[in-house]
Amino acid sequence: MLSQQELKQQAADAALEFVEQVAGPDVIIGVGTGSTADLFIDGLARFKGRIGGTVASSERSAARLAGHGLKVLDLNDVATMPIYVDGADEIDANLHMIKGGGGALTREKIVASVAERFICIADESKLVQTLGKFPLPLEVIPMARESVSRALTALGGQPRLRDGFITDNGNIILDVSGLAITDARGFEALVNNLPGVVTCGLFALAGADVALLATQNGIRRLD
Ligand code: ABF
Repeated sequence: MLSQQELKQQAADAALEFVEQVAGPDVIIGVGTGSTADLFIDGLARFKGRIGGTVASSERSAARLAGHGLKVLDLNDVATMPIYVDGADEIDANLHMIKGGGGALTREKIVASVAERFICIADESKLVQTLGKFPLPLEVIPMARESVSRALTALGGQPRLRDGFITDNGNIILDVSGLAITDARGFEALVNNLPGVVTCGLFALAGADVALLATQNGIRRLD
């Protein structure tokens, strides 16, 4: 029986095979945040000198990449990336995701938007039928904390301020529980439109292109 850590490693290794396919001196790889992404970063170290560099979705991942001697570029200096590799808190069969458990959702969404393909790496426990059991993170401008909370309550959720947490962008996170999100794209658009919401942790309008889900019997790939 593989441990959860071994499963995450398997998913990270599977994503490294995609890097192998696209590697080249001018190729920039988009890199996410989280414990699965950390394993991907450690494996990416062996591509030092074989890729042009990386763009990271958090200060934390940037530091880990730099620690391996990998070049970390500013997204403003990068026009395209063949792949962006990141984990998720939940993913469904449509490759819609909830992300942001680590608080890096805004930068994750921005970096992913510049990549041609989003490759989601996770162990199979992240695969759900309906998104929403994992509280939906929202990055919110601090002065909109209460107005956004009221709006989410009216939508049937229970928002809760993530205590003592400030994002890399200087904002707060509201974690919204009690949602069963049946129309992920519609709900994402609705929440994105609330004044004060910087980013909604739903990645459905632009979901993953490929999911590499580690199981006890190997990688299950969803496209
Ligand atoms: C990030 O890391 C997230 O958006 C998500 O919150 C999380 C998944 O972390 P882990 O791989 O540690 O489960 O990608």
